[in-house]
Amino acid sequence: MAPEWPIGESKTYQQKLLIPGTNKRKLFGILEKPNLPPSAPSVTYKIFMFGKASSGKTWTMNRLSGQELPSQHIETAGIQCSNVYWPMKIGNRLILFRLEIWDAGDSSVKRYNHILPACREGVDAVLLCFSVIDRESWTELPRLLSSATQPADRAAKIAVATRYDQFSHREVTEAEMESFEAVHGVPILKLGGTGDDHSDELTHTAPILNFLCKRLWQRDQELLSVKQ
Ligand SMILES: Nc1nc2c(ncn2[C@@H]2O[C@H](COP(=O)(O)OP(=O)(O)OP(=O)(O)O)[C@@H](O)[C@H]2O)c(=O)[nH]1
Ligand SMILES: [Mg+2]
Repeated sequence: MAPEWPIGESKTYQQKLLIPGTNKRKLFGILEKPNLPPSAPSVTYKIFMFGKASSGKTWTMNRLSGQELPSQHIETAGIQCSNVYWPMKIGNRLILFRLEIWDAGDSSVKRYNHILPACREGVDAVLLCFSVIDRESWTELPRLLSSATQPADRAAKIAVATRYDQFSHREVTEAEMESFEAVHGVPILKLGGTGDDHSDELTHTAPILNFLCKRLWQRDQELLSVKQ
């Protein structure tokens, strides 16, 4: 069992992710990063979004990076990457997480053999997306789980249920999701909403990013303890 880490919300530091005077997230260029105390170390992780076409991979990536959410399905051509910075206190220590998110369009993954190996190479976590209103995206999950990583990768695996707020159209039950979590040991993050409420974007997204970074940190500790 992984130890429980005391996680601080680091709200003051989260303000450094915004365009000054607004609630909008700033896009950091390749040579830029949020202005945190120099003593805060930064750690980089590669995250791969995997799932059926229209399951919400691009939607989720945009949600995590605070960018505009797609209102309709536009197939992602090839691989699209986005960097997300997230400051978090672990114990007494402030750490700047840099998540390099790789989003590959499903039709490109199926059409070109090089896409999946490129996404899997050196991956730290895989986010397996399914939509609760698309049964097929859910039934595909066990197959995706085995093809998302290779046994030696030891990547963290997290499933993401999108359109979770669309209760009346749901095609996946709570009991099925609970059973999946228990059988595969893979937690399911539940996302939804329209993203219309821009005033509070960071408050909505913070629990998801906290969960993800905490999971990555725990995985590092587990890997270190295996090596010792
Ligand atoms: N309201 C809402 N819409 C969502 C959610 N997840 C996905 N969508 C919508 O679903 C559609 C498809 O989502 P995308 O993120 O583009 O799908 P994708 O998985 O990237 O698809 P490919 O790039 O073709 O592989 C878009 O219209 C999104 O707006 C959600 O949680 N809530
Ligand atoms: Mg896409």
